[in-house]
Formats: sequence, structure tokens, C-alpha cells
Amino acid sequence: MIRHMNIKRETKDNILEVTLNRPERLNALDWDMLAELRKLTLDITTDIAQGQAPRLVVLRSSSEKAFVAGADIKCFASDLARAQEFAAFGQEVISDFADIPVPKIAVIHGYALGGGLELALACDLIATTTQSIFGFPETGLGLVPGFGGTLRAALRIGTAGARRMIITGDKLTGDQALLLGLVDYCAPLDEFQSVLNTVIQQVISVSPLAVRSALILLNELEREVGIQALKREKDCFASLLASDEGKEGVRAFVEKRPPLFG
Ligand code: CO8
Repeated sequence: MIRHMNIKRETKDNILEVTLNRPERLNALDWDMLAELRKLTLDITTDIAQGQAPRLVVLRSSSEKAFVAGADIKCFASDLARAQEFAAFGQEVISDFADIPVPKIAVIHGYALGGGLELALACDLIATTTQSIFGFPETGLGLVPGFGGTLRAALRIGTAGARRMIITGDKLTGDQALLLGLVDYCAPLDEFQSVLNTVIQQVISVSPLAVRSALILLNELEREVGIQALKREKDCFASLLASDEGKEGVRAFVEKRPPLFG
């Protein structure tokens, strides 16, 4: 059953504000969060069909510390038998969210790690404060990104940047992420709201029909390019999860100790 507590929504002036609200877990994505994200996608799709689409979706967090700290490792560690299913569900939910032909802007303040960065990459625009932290910690857990991150990072920053981020697990600040092209806008906290307001005004000033058409074209292109890549990512994630290194990485996180790999 979905609790509908972890994702809040509010529409104002035709802008849908979506707030991720699981601060005690730094918005780590568990089954409920993903189910609520899927419901959000379905509802926006219905609104589009009924001619009531929002002009813009602003995706943010209620936590001052994190946008999203990743997939909920404890959730999949406690039920390894369903972990593959969880990964596949997450990849599908985030891909469907990415496909919504309404502009979506991710507002990052704090950590955007692993599945959290993958969710941000499913948005059309990413705005961040300079102090935020971006990274793919998965290889440190014996895993690879599993929610479409290998594809969307490579599409956004090129395979060289994606290799660097995924292989090293490097954590980048907002400034560094801007330099790499991982985010679109970056400003210090005290200037951030004004930068964000300017972007929002720009997006809602242009033709919604033209924007929707452009997003449909771009989304189709990414789906065509990505369909095999997403399938391979899912298979790769599943086999790593079943491997000794994957099990050790996940166990080490839960036991709050460094992992011991080969
Ligand atoms: N999963 C579960 N719980 C988490 C997560 C997470 N990803 N991130 C944070 N939490 C929990 C912490 O365990 C802690 O809980 P508790 O109080 O019960 O110990 C609480 O949130 C607060 O976090 P911290 O006390 O750790 O806060 P710190 O400020 O000390 O550290 C960090 C913040 C650096 C963000 C740290 O929490 C951290 O390293 N988190 C994990 C980051 C990570 O590795 N993310 C990637 C996860 S894997 C992933 O996303 C793969 C995507 C595909 C998955 C497919 C699934 C099958």
C-alpha cells in the first residue's frame, strides 16, 4: 500500500512544486518513494491528456542536507531476494518520469548521490547551490548505477565524464558539477533563489506547446538511443548484486564499515 507521505505536491500559478519529504533518511528512495513517484508521473500524464498540464515541475527536497542520498541501501539489503525487482522498478519509474513532456527542474541543495543523482538526471534542467555534493558512490558498494544513471550521465556529460564519476566515485561540488556540464545553473545559497526565479520565468514565458513538442522529440531520441543501454544496465546491476563484491559492499554500508573487495 502507498502511504502518500513522502512526496508532497502543491500547484501555484500553474507550476507544480514537488517536495521530497523523507528527511530522516536523506530522502533515500525506497519502495514507497518510488511508488509515489510513479503515481506523480501517472497524474501528470492524465493532466496532460485532459489539457491541464502544469507549465513546469519543480522537484526539490524538504531536507536542508540532501536532495536525495541514493537508493535506500537498507531497504534492498534487508530483502536481497527482491533487490533485483527493486532495481528494475526504480529504473522504470525514473525513466517514465524522465519521459514526461513537461519541463522538470531539479533543485539541488545538499547531497545528490547515486539514485538521487539519477533522479536529478531524469529532469530536463538541474539547478544547484555551490555547496551541494554530487557523486556516484555505487562502485564503492560493489555496484553500478541502476536507475538509468550510466545512460543519462553519459548523455549529459559524455562518456569521459561518466567514466570519471562512476569509476572513481569522486564527489563533486556544485561548482565542479557546473564545469563538467552535469548541472545547468549553480549559485551560492544567498543568490540561488534569484537565479532559480529567473530560470523559472524563462521557462514559463515560452510556448508550452512548443516546449512539449521539443521534449517529446528529445525524449524519443533518448529512448531510441538508450533502450538497450538501460536493459544492459539492469542486467549488470542484477549480476553485481548477486556477486560476492556486491554483497560485501551492501553489507559493509549497513554495518557502517569500509568494504573489503578482492
Ligand atoms: N540508503 C539508506 N539509508 C541512508 C542512505 C541511503 N542511500 N543515505 C543516508 N541514509 C541514512 C543513514 O544511514 C542515516 O540513518 P541512521 O541515522 O539510521 O544511521 C541517515 O540516513 C542520516 O545519514 P548519515 O547519518 O549517514 O548522514 P551523514 O551526514 O553522516 O552522511 C551521507 C551523509 C554522506 C550522504 C551518507 O549518509 C551516505 O554516504 N549515504 C549513502 C550514499 C550512497 O552510497 N548512495 C548510493 C546508494 S546506491 C544507489 O543509489 C544505487 C542506485 C540503484 C539502486 C538499485 C537498488 C537495488
